[in-house]
Amino acid sequence: AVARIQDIPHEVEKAGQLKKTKIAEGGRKLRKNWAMSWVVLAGNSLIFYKEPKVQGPGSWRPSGSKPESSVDLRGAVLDWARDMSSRKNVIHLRMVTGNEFLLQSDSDAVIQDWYQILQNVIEKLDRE
Ligand code: I3P
Repeated sequence: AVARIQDIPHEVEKAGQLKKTKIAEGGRKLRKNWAMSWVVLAGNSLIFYKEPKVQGPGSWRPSGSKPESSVDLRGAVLDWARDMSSRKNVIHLRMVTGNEFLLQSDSDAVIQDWYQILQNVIEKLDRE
């Protein structure tokens, strides 16, 4: 059998800096608190760090610090947060747990890349 990328622990598909805020916890609305986050997509998980990790071409190595949090993308709903922020380029992610996040970049290219890869991962998980 061929190992799928989501079966390999810590296989990093994408990593980078995004502005992040949690806007709901278990369906309960939270006050926004935008902060820069180092975001790592690995398998089914989106992992948030406060500090950037060491990144090389196509690779990523943990520098020892623990993640701030992580979410399971299985069953997540992705869309553009058109009316949820005054900022441009904002992704809205709703997890099955009822936790919701906004992710933002000033770069159109950066946010389009993230949107596409998150959409691909979520669709792939939906088909399993
Ligand atoms: C919020 C803060 C956020 C803003 C939010 C404000 O005020 O300015 O940056 O979200 O707008 O309520 P405070 O610091 O007093 O909590 P955006 O930057 O995403 O627009 P909102 O209430 O319309 O969500």
